[in-house]
Amino acid sequence: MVDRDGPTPIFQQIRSQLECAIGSGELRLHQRIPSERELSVRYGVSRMTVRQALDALTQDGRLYSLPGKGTFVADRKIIEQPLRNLTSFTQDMERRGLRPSSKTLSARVMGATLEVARLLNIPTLSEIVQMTRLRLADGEPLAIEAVHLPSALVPGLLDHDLGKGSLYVVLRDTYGIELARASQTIEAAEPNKEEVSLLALDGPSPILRISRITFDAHDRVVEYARSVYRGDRYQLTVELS
Ligand code: 16G
Repeated sequence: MVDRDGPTPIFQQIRSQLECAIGSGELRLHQRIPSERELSVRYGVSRMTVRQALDALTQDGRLYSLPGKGTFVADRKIIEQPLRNLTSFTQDMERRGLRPSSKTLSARVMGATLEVARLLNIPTLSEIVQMTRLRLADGEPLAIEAVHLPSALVPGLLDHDLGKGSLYVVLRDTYGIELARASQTIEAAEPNKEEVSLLALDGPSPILRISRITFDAHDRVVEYARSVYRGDRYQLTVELS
């Protein structure tokens, strides 16, 4: 069952075998998988090795656990987003093995409105870059994101093809901006007509409106983002202690 002498770490072998069992339907959606103890006996490995495989599959969004109940096969339709680290859409999708893409809906340089200027901590009417993108995972629309950034920090930003790549990668690689933290608010809402159509929703299903203010390592506000996520695909989890 596992090859102890091969180059592939044992936990990776268990991870692939469980992935195959999920892919083939041998393990069904929301089915409880065998416990760590059972799996360690089955594969003849330590529980720690099994846990490593299960943790990796949970990170990938293939499994989820319910405290005191066990570990289950996740519905890949539901994107579970732990609110722990400051990550980008591209990173979040790639980590799950989904192919991120974007469609730019608007991109322009403009004067900051009173509200945006206040949030970005810059004078009213100073120049900002505003860009709205539809974000897709494996070709399916998942979110609409509108970002606002002070032009002074990102001169020439719109010369980059952000319809293809990652904004956060451009901020880091071109502008040397190290994002350090973000403050985020999340609210449930009803989509408007345009959002229903862009997100390809079947009728009026709820959405999540997320606002994020992102700071760099010098505590400058780099981004004010307003996003709309499909409520039927997105689940946000928070760890409390
Ligand atoms: C995330 C951020 C958004 C950021 C984007 C960059 C939320 C709610 N929003 O989607 O603020 O602009 O990532 O993504 O998480 P990118 O680097 O893939 O372009």
